[in-house]
Amino acid sequence: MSSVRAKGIYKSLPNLAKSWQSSEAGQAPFVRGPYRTMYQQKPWTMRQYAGFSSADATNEFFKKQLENGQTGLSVAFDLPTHLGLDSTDERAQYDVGKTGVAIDSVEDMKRLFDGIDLSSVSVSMTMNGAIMPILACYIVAAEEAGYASSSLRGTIQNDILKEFAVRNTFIHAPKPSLEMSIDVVEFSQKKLPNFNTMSISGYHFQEGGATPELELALTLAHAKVYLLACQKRGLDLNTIARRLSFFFASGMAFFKEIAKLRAARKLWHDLLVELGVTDEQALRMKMHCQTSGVSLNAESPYDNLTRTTVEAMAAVMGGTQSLHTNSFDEAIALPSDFAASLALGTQQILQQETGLIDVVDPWGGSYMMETLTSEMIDYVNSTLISLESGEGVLAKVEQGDIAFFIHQQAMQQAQLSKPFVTSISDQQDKPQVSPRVIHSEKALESQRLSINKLKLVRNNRLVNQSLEKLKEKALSGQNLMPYVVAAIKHRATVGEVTEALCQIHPRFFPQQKISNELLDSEDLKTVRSRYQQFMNKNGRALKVLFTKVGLDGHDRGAKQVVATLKAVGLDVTYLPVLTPFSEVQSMIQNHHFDVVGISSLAGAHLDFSKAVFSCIDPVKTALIVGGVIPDHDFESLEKIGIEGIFTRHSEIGLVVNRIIELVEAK
Ligand code: SCA
Ligand code: 5AD
Repeated sequence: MSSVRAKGIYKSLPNLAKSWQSSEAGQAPFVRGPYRTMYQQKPWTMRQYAGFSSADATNEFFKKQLENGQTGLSVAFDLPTHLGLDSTDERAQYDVGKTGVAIDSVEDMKRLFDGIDLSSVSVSMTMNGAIMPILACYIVAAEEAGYASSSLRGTIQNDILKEFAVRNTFIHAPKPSLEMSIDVVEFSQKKLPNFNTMSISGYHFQEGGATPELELALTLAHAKVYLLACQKRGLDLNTIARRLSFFFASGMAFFKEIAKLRAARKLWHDLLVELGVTDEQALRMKMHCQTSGVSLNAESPYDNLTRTTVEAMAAVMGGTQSLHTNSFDEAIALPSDFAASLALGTQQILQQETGLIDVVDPWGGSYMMETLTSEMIDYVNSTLISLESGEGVLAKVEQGDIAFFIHQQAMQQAQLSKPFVTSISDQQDKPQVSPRVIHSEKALESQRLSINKLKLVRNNRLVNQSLEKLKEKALSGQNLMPYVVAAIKHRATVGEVTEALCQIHPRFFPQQKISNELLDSEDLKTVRSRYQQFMNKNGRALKVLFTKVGLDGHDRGAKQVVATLKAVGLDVTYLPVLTPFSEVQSMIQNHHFDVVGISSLAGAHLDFSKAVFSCIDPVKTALIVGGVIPDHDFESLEKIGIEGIFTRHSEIGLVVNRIIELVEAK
């Protein structure tokens, strides 16, 4: 990885003899851009990712953003929807509407797009787990609103492989999940000819801890698995690849990010040529980019506007087709209306005031950029060889090796990352930020009512028949999409369809691999010696239960804390992402723990703190919480009885210290 220089003095001329370095935009291998005219003909799509509690609230937000000049839509679903759980499901109770919109049935999908012209605006849906019922809801909702499916334009993420490494919104095991994703590709190619059937994603790898170059290598490794799976089905890649698109992060490594997008287009072109593809349209990589969430800071949030602008410029200079700019308050909560308007404004300023759209591949020919691009290509090619070695990429996905690799990267990043600039750190000068507050109880109540109503008015016999048929087909290995569409049309819920599929392909709980390396830092050495003293004095190890609660799949921080506690020597039990709450409860009731730690990045910290606190004996056990915790919740958490609150920016050494302090005090 170090081969791609972040710092470099480019004194000597790079070898510009490589043929691709003299190719033009719109010409194979498309390093300089997928189209000859690029933004001069069509500027990138301003596509802000959003979803807030209910379909109605999100619909209102979408309309407002479109009025304000946004040019594409992008739906963020809530966690229960991602995992195919109806809002009425007990497992979903604290997560409904928290990080996105709750969609339980076609009726919700209809309300989500009510009054929006689906033949003129393209719609992206970030869905991977409950891919089939959600896409079916979209198709049926659009058809019932009068749109021919051939007129629908958009993208469905449908990139399940990366979910096993980062994000964790998978449902079934990797192999059946992969087959379902290919079902979607095959079905959509005929039914939704203007839909991009996959948005193969690197974004989440970088958010999870990967460098930009590793993000690219992993994305292409997954892309190849999908291509080979399509080929195995007998699908023609010349047609299929036209509608495969990509999704990358744009972080703070400005030059590298531009080089990454340029390199990505060449690597995709070469991969397809290697697989025998000749169609020009298929060979040009198209991509969406999102500025980086982890690069944002909660202490001095207005500085994030600058970060996002720089990151957005990298994506644009790299030639993205579509862009989401993060809001400045996202390290605190979901974007407020005010912050969301500024985020869209950032794109509008870049598009309308700077002249950026007038120049195609502005960095082309720069020694620095061509060298970085070339080094990026070499790095990815050699990394692909090692990813594909042994049993191959899919086996690595199944065995959790890619997840482990990302976790190790995150541990290293934690040591390498530079401190944030906080230009306004003085409490007095700090401007007020009013983060969005989600009224999820209201969302939960209204979802309950509408599911109950749906179940009363639908023909239950037809629903059951269609679900039985789906199960039968799931056993036979046929493309399942037509049967899912039929069930959804009869008003089966997203949860019911998923449940039917789970009877054939059960829910998957991966093995967790946690690093046991102790990172070498002065802070940790001090903490370790403090812990040694504790052990010498008490003659026993400190017992900690650490758990992700609810459906939140973001476990970068949780794993980092667990790895560090273990390396320091504490006796740690980790209950990972997707552990049912009843298991957390029985673990607490049947074992003694000095400290229980919970991690939530999905807005459910208050609900889960109450729920876990009611299971512990506060005289013997301390409860601590970490994650994305807005300032205004600190008081409520303390009232519940939480004895340590840690945000994303807390030093791990501090967490360990606090744990020892708490135990000594008890
Ligand atoms: C564009 N066109 C041109 C042209 N520019 N033709 C000739 N010359 C030019 N210069 C044509 C294109 O070929 C295309 O036509 C049409 O114009 C539309 O433009 P486009 O460039 O394809 O743009 P768009 O429709 O916006 O599609 C972009 C893209 C798509 C292809 C990348 O997949 C997309 O919108 N993806 C968004 C994904 C997304 O939002 N994901 C959010 C993830 P044809 O269509 O006829 O070819 S959020 C997430 O996952 C993170 C958080 C989380 O939850 O963890
Ligand atoms: N609305 C808007 N943005 C969201 N993000 C996640 N969920 C939502 C949502 N419901 C964005 C944040 C986060 C990134 C992964 O996606 O920017 O950092």
